[in-house]
Amino acid sequence: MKNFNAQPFALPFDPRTTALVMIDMQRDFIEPRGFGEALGNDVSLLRTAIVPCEKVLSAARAAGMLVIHTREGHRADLADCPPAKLTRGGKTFIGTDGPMGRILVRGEPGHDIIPELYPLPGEPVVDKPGKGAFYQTDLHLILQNHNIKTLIVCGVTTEVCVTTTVREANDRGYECIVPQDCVGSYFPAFQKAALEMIKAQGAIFGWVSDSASIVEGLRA
Ligand code: C5J
Repeated sequence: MKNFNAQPFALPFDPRTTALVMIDMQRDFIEPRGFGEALGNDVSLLRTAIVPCEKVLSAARAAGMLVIHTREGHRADLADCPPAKLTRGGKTFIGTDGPMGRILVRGEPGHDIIPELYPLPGEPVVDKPGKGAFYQTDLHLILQNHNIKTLIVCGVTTEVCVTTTVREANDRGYECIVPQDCVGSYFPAFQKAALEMIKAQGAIFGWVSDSASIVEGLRA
């Protein structure tokens, strides 16, 4: 076993049973003129996570670990999008035309993963209709088939899709570690609180670390 330096205490892990899950690093959230910006957010706040994510991604690939990418989005006919999500806040964004194609619709340019973190052939890409990566997807099955016990969870946004996924994973028995510089939020206060909540009460949902510690742990 190896160890990741983390809070509230070091996390032992075996690289053979550890996977990297990269949550929703999609153009619609991270680049201007996508869903994030349509909702009135400053997308530049999320871009700080890109370089740390690149470091963790290349360390995970070098360690031969399973790397999984997720994308939030919907079918072209929006049949899998709950009406309440479609018109949240009284406005309609999902499925409407934007500069990067129809917002959060599978196959559109904005729905794709940013070039900096693009999946390699063979890395599973899980399309999810919800915020949690386990909801209505085959993620759990893929992880079980690879005998995965520990998840490094990176991506956006911290308090929405990242922590929803961490909570779902924790309930399914996975140990999750979140490198704090590899996640991003449009709201700095939410980012801070979300990370605090993960590691509170003796790692109630998981562990919090940083990209340097993850890279060091993988290389050790
Ligand atoms: C949001 C996500 N924030 N990937 N999605 O709507 O966190």
